[in-house]
Amino acid sequence: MTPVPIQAPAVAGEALIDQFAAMLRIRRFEERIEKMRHAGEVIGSVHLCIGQEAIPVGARAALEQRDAVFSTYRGHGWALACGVPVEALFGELLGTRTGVNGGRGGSAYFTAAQYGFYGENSIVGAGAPIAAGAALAARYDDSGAVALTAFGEGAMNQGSVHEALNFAAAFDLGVIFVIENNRYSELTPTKNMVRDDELWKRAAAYAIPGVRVDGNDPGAMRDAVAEAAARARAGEGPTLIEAMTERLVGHYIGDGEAYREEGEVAAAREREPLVVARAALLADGVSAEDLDALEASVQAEVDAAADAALAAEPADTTTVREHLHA
Ligand SMILES: Cc1ncc(C[n+]2csc(CCOP(=O)(O)OP(=O)(O)O)c2C)c(N)n1
Repeated sequence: MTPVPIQAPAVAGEALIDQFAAMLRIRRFEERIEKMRHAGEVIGSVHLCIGQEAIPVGARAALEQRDAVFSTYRGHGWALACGVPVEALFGELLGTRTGVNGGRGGSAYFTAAQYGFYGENSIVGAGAPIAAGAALAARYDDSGAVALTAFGEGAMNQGSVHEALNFAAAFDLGVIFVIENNRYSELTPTKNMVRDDELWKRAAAYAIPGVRVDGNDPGAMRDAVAEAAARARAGEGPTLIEAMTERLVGHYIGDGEAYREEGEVAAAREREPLVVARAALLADGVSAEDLDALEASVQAEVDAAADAALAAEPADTTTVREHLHA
């Protein structure tokens, strides 16, 4: 696998419209969550993926229903891309009994295995070994499923990720390791933390394919994941994909972002996935009116889901001991 240069969206027409709508749904969901957090309706720490939506949307388009996805605390986009209903996700973050985990998981810990979303994880790098285990289980089950684990570039310096990469490589496990490289680990620029910030090159140390892609382009993501999934299903082992992107908001809601350079976010907003996809669709001949109508319909869908979740009953305290395993 050779590195894919940063380029214009690799998909056009219907596929890009679908991906544009899927990215928009994630964006509008998270914008509403941000408001709910400030209003005190959502409590606890919330990490948004605003600006990074093309990675889950593109990646999920290349996977099958039987496959397993593992994300980090910045995982709302992965869950929605896997098909978790918007209302059930709002409910989960609002702590209602209509939430996908009955309101017990919250922003950073929910899971939805029925959609192939095997959960978030707030321990940096912890999803990678679990995904390797899922891929090992898929081998024993002969299910043909692959496991995708997404994590930030900071997690690439965690021992757990190294162990998972080595284990998956040594046993030819069907794991797709996706680095969501938003250039910051919490509040620290990546370039201050590593000697070589081309993290895809580390694949060579495990003798597996590695590639760096434009993580703001859902088509490039889809193509890279499709290639990795085909290799995984053929028993040829894991792939490391470094998806370059930019987080347009704070690390968490409330982050003052004093570590940013002046004008940095404004520049990033000019090349973010929704802006690029909309421009590509217009260039493809899709009318501005049609795109505006699509945006309005996604907004209406998200607003209706939010209203329904806000009206739902809070989590049932009498069932607090259910689903506990010790
Ligand atoms: C094992 C562990 N160490 C430290 C933390 C605190 N922490 C939370 S997020 C974060 C930064 C992770 O950065 P990165 O992996 O690049 O992901 P991003 O947040 O940028 O998506 C850290 C250090 C943690 N949650 N888990």
